[in-house]
Amino acid sequence: MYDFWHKDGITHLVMADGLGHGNLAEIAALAALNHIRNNTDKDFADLFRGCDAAIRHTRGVAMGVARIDEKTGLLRYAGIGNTRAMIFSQEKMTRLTSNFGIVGGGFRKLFIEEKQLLPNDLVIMFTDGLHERANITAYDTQGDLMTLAYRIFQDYHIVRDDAAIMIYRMT
Ligand SMILES: [Mn+2]
Repeated sequence: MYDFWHKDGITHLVMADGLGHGNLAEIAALAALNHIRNNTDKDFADLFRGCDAAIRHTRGVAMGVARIDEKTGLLRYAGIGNTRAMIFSQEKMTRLTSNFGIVGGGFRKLFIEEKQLLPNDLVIMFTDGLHERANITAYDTQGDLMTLAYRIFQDYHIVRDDAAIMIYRMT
């Protein structure tokens, strides 16, 4: 499950995958997205610790959050568990780091990454319902993003899992 918000020159991209499948997984993911939406003013440590505490009553989620300053192109990213995120810049893919743990079930280390985005760079986030080895360099990355997301989804989704993918293009 994903969501995104543009507010005061800052874009947030959030990918949250509830543990397991079905209704209880959905409840966990919704709770996580809801917490992030209401706390976008917090720094990443508080954002993740706060979310971990707020959704303790759920199964928990794997989650990645990207915060992009639309003016400067500065991106901050942190992830816990096996959601994936990468930047596609000038024909090169850079994977962003996710730490071990479960948001809502505890985690130790939160590594916050900073990257400088350039115009036309892509930020691609997806759940473990897509193969980690997804190779973005093989696609037309300059065209329509819905088409790109759909192609990646078709080529790499794991048949027995649900999956979500979100792509953001820096302007
Ligand atoms: Mn999953």
